[in-house]
Amino acid sequence: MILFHVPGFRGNQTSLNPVGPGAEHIEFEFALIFWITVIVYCIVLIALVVYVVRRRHSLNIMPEPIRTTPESDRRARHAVGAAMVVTVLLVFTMLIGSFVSGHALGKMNRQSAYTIDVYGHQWWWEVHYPNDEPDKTVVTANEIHVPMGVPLRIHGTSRDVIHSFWAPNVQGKRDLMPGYDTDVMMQIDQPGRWRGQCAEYCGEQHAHMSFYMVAEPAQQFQQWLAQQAAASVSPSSPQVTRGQQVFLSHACVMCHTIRGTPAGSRVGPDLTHLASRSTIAAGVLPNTIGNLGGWILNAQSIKPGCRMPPNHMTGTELQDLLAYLETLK
Ligand code: HEC
Ligand SMILES: [Cu+2]
Repeated sequence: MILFHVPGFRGNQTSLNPVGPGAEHIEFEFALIFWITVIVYCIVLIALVVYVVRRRHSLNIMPEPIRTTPESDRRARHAVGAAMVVTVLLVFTMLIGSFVSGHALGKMNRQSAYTIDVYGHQWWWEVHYPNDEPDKTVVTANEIHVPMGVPLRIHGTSRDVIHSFWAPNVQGKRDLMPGYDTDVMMQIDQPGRWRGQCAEYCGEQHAHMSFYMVAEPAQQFQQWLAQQAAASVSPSSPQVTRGQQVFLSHACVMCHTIRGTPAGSRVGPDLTHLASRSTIAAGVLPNTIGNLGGWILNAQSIKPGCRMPPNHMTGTELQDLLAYLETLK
């Protein structure tokens, strides 16, 4: 729909700038209802103004009793009848529009679709790219790279409370419920970083539970996937080796995975390729060394209530740990 494609509606988190068939149908449906109601509203207002202007002389005096004739009765009946017919027709137009959109969305090809698993957590998104060879399964968080122009099947559920997966430029909302699996089809036809957000109140940090859908040309996506499937790089300098030791000897291992090391817990995000992400903590902070340091020492001061406790370590330990994490491309 071009009706809303005006500057100002070009954002990366708005359903008025659809970048795939899902959001396009939703925008069409929205535009249909919007313009029908705007036109009806204007007609009603104009009728009201015309009536008031015509009868303005009678406003100074006591209203006359309404006198009807069989002729005026008949005209009134016809007018009301016609308005009713038009109303029903308009409501049906909207209903049919909604059926057409729903049908088109349901028709997206599930068989040829690329499947990605999304798990909602308080307050971040765990993302899996399943592979027939289990050791090639990719696990990441909050930044969902996808191939452009390909039907995607997002298979979702929740690890705790109800969340809702919503990237407005791409597709409508889908609730993720604990103990219940759901599927939603989508496709992205424009390259870019399309921002999404949890759309179902899920606790203290609900507002800080965003994600990005990063749409890339197929080849670039495959490169990304291959790089993500690899185990973490082994330390190549004494400082980085010490940093890995800091990680493995602190509580981090109880909650995080770094593939290729003994750390294999799934309470928090997989950190195997942490340095390849551009944000941390579900979009709260850019992934810079300073932000990482602050986050590790006291995540609670950045995202109060989040499931990562403060960590105590010396300055040198932190420097070494950060040097290590920065190598996890
Ligand atoms: C009790 C579990 C727990 C421990 C211990 C823990 N973390 Fe976390 N960590 C989490 C959770 C949960 C998150 C996600 C928080 C959020 O975004 O709401 C997280 C997020 C992170 C992130 C951001 C990842 C991303 O992609 O957003 C980094 C980096 C991180 N932790 C590093 C560490 C390091 C280093 C240690 C040890 C010094 C550590 N964590 C200890 C649970 C833990
Ligand atoms: Cu939420």
